[in-house]
Amino acid sequence: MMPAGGLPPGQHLTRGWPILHAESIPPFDPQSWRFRVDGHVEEPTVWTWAEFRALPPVTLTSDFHCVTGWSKLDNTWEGVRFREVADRARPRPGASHVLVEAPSGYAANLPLEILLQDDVLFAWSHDGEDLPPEHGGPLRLVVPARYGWKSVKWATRTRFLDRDVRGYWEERGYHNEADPWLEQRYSWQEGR
Ligand SMILES: Nc1nc2c(c(=O)[nH]1)N[C@H]1C(S)=C(S)[C@@H](COP(=O)(O)O)O[C@H]1N2
Ligand SMILES: [Mo]
Repeated sequence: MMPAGGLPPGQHLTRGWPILHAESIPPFDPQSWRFRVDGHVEEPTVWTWAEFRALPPVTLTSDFHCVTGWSKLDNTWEGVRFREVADRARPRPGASHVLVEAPSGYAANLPLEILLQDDVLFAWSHDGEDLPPEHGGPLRLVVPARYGWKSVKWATRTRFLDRDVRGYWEERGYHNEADPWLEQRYSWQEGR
């Protein structure tokens, strides 16, 4: 179900664009940057920056909700749909979940079915500007239907899995599903 948009329960509008991350910003060198897709796929693939930028681009507008309470509405992202990446790596029949990872080891887990939705992309631009390093540039995942911690900044690896493996915050007390419309904030709420 696609929610109408606006503010999910317990969220408030933010001014500006907060910056939130657990690690330090990794350096970006367009020559040595690589984007790796592996795990439960037929075609494990490595893209250079130039190769990734040559994938078919899309521009999508969506809202962003951080579990700490702020929401930023109407973000226009440009990048490549997750589905384009998956189409090229070709998930094996048993692939059910994905871990998207940053160089630090920060990761978020998501069901493949969520990532294949129309609104999910790897973004290099926000509101018409190159994505700044502090917001995940050169490339971040954007998953509008989940709390912001699943939108991994500085994404460089996508691992397809045949089971669910919890990511960084999911292992530290946050909800595995993280749907803001259901207020799935903390792991103690799971199974309720
Ligand atoms: N690699 C990485 N990605 C991350 C995080 C992080 O700590 N490391 N924090 C997440 C959280 S909690 C949120 S709310 C958003 C914040 O994105 P922003 O800093 O661009 O607002 O990034 C998410 N992606
Ligand atoms: Mo967050």
